[in-house]
Amino acid sequence: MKRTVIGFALAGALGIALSAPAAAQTLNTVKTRGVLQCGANGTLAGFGLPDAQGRWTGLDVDFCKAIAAAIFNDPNKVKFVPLTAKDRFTALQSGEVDVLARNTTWTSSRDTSLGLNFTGVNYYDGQGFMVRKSIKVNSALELSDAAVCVQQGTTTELNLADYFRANKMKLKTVTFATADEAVKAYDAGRCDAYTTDISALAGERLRTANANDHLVLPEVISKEPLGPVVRHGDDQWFDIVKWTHYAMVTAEELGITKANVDEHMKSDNPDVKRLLGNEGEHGKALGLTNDWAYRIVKQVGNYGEAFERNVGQGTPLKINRGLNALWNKGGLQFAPPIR
Ligand SMILES: N[C@@H](CCC(=O)N[C@@H](CS)C(=O)NCC(=O)O)C(=O)O
Repeated sequence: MKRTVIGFALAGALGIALSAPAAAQTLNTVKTRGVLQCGANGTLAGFGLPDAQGRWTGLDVDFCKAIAAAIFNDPNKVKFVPLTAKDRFTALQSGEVDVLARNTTWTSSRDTSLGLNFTGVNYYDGQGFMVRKSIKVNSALELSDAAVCVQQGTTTELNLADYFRANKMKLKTVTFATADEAVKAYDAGRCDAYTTDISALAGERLRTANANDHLVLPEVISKEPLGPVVRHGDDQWFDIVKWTHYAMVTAEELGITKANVDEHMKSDNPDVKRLLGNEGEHGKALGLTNDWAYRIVKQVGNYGEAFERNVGQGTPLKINRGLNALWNKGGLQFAPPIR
């Protein structure tokens, strides 16, 4: 295993695509093992974070629970593997995890030369900056000559350099291997600003000694479509992971929730019947049971419920739906039809 990991790390560094061991067997492997191995963020409130009892929560965590619900009829059959930004792709390439759901931005190079496939977007985000109010800066364009704390192995690092170059500003980058170290260094005054995905700034501001001393600047400097990732070469698994998200979005669109899904089992609406497995063979076509989406909604909830529970107005992060509202409510979340 160790040799494989090193092989993939080397191949990754050289930009060579390798197909993973037993590539077309992921569903069988997961079923035989009896547990889904999900590459997660272990330190990011709202997306992936275990509590003191080892109970994981987050939007990405709920996404993996939904896959487990669809396969096992049990959302708890997931082992969460915490991964740093730098190690996440190697862990997926080597087969250490079956799926990566860790606030990961879909880019063309990650989707092609790493031997991986993004399955969709479960959170539309963008990059922003946090500064101390005391430095009296109101725009990112006033950050020339600033020292900026950032994490290695992220799109954040690349966008930061692009933004400063494009605006002819001088940059002092201070890089760290983990978000924990980067936020601590920023909070200790080693940097004037901290930059990352705006969804993460909401949680990381709360990790500073005094959250009210900090401000998130208005600029959104990039597009960060965050989504789950699988290995190239297993189309069935790609479909399962992709349609897990779409099932959650479709349930929200049809008004089907964790609480009312049993009522909807009696519905005559053909869209509802197809989603919940009462018409057609849509689950079997994925290699699952026809009630796969019923299980997801019953055990985890629809997309809007997962959003509100983990990052929404009722949580410390207080994030609005914004771009993540459904397409018919002014947002970008849109699921292709189940038929
Ligand atoms: N979406 C960006 C950034 C993802 C990322 O790793 N962000 C950091 C900063 S919030 C993080 O989650 N760190 C958590 C950790 O290292 O434990 C990407 O895919 O490169």
